[in-house]
Amino acid sequence: MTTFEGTFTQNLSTLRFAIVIGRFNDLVTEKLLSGCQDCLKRHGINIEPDSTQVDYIWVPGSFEISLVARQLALSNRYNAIICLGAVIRGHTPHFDYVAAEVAKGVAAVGFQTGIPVIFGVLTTDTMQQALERAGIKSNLGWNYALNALEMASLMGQIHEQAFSRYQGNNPPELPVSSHNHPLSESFSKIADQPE
Ligand code: INI
Repeated sequence: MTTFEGTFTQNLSTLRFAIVIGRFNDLVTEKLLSGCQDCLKRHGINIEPDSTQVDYIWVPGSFEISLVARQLALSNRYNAIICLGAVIRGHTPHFDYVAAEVAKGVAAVGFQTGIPVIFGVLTTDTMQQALERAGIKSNLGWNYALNALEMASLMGQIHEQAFSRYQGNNPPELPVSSHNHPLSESFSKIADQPE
């Protein structure tokens, strides 16, 4: 039996993350982003503007998050993508449409590409509830970053196992996210060798 579990102690210097942030309700999303950055920084990830480890992508609102997350996932540059947004209930059904689409869309990106996509979109009844989750009481942005680190590590381990089982005859079907795994280079070198 094998148990796989993401860790927070591996060498993180090769990991790359994209953070997609909705501008709508940016009073909230900027705070989620700070929480996220704080967590990544404290785990040794370089979050500075000149960093090659983290890219930041701003979109108009939560509705646009999945489209951009999909494009980023397909670029094979990232070990995980963190999606941050705040959908706050108003007096019309608009909330339901935006909240449902972003939830479905973000899940679909993960399924379709094999890249971990973290759902960091708050869906609350009031601005107060959103702010409580974005720093006043706790900051869920911190948790979303932790989830991203854990998933990047977990997927790395799963890909590593697939790699170690490869005997040179039948390359396993690896998801897109394995392409930017540190082992992928040696994997393709072996795959290219004549049998
Ligand atoms: N976008 C959000 O991120 N949160 C909201 O609460 C919200 N509401 O309530 O309207 C919202 N709307 C904008 C939407 O995400 C799109 O940007 C817009 O419809 C253009 O496609």
